Amino acid sequence: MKGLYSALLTPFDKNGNIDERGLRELVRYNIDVMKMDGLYVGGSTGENFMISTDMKKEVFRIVIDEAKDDIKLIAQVGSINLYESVELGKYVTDLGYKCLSAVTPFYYKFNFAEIKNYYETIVRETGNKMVIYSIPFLTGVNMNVAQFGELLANPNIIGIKFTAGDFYLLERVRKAFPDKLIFAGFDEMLLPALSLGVDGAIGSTYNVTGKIAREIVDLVAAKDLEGAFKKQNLLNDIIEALLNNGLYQTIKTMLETQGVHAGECRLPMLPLSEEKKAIAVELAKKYL
Ligand code: NAY
Repeated sequence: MKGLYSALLTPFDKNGNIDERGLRELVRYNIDVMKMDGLYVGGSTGENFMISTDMKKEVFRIVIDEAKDDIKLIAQVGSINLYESVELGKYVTDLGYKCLSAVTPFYYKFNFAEIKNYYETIVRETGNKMVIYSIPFLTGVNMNVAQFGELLANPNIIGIKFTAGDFYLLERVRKAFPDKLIFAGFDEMLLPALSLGVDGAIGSTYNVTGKIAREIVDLVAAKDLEGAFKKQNLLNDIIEALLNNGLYQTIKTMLETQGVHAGECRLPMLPLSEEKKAIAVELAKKYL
């Protein structure tokens, strides 16, 4: 499951319904144009935590139907409703997804025994593999090396999506679990994460910056750190502009200029103002 993955956006229409045509086009764009190795489906970028269980299933069904075997797929089924996670985990496993991921349960301050039971329940009930989705800045859940180790002791828990800037922890985790998969989750820190030996990266911006990310991966593999640093500078110019303008909405507008019907974000996320839309179009002209 190693490689470069786009965290897939979900195209919605103005009423917040999934735009199937747009979703299919986006899957193809990531495969054919961005040349990604994989798609991370149902993550934060997919606005997953703002949609119903049925809509999550619809996204998973459409994506695998479109992607077939053309690209690796990871299905993010995590939820603070463990029963929903298990239901979704079984659903996507039946659809043919070979790997699950689940965000650490958030909002209530679950203790580690509860978090461990959450992961073990999902892998036991689904029989599928699991990548832990750790994103402390959004969940407030911080795990240490020993806690990651307790989870990774389960052979079906095969890795971590590490979306954090704590590179000391990343280095410690890499050293402690050389045989597990570690994915970098912050696109703006791809190069330093690669230098610490991650197995791949999963990011929202790769829907539009995938080619630059690939160059960074290749330059690091060729040990051209200076070249990789220049490309990371370029990537971060784009990421900074995206973050300043409204991340997911701006990526969607950029994709629209490429003929991908990436649509709108779902409320409570608000549409871009006309001024911000114009900025997004300019970014697309400059970088796509
Ligand atoms: C997800 O589940 O979609 C992700 O976590 C992908 C990782 C992204 N995190 C979020 C919260 O969007 O790609 C990153 C991030 O957008 C990027 O690094 C810009 O900060």
